[in-house]
Amino acid sequence: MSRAVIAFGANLGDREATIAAATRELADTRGVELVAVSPVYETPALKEDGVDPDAPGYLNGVIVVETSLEAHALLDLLQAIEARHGRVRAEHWGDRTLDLDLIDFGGRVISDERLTLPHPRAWQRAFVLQPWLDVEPDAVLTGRGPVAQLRAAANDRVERR
Ligand code: A4P
Ligand code: MG
Repeated sequence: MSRAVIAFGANLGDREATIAAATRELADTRGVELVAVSPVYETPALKEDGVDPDAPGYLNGVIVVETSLEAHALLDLLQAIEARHGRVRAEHWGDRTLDLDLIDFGGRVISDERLTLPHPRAWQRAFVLQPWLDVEPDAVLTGRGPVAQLRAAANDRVERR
């Protein structure tokens, strides 16, 4: 079994309903057990050149699971759940009904054409670090250090829902 940290984000449609359904679908998958679901945060949309005040805001949070799946199989599952919730890949960092990113998978380091672990941008995003900290105060991000320290250094705005 491996412990995996999954970040969710949604800024289109009925965000809460989508996140609730996706969480249920993860929990209902054989070989996946929910360990924790974080509080949800309201966050402004981050684009390549900074916060976009005109884009709809996101709901962000994390889900911690124990799984017997391999990392790539878990990614397949996350992408299948995204697709079921109407995720369309148009614009890079574009608005989306649901994004499910694999942040950490048992501390593994992977870099191939489909999967980079740990997630390369998580270390600087309060919208990932804060909810992760809420459910795992002693968490460490492989290669980056304690999540509490990373969170203190991150300056994007997150507001508890
Ligand atoms: N991929 C590689 N590694 C991973 C991983 N660890 N987890 C590949 C998930 N996917 C991974 O992802 C593109 C490709 O990354 C996939 O085919 C997968 O094989 P995607 O989900 O299709 O596209 P994306 O999410 O737009 O791309 P990217 O670069 O991963 O975006 P980010 O960095 O996740 O940023 N603002 C707020 N407030 N809240 C957000 O949640 N999210 C983003 C997306 C931008 N702004 C945001 C938020
Ligand atoms: Mg993504």
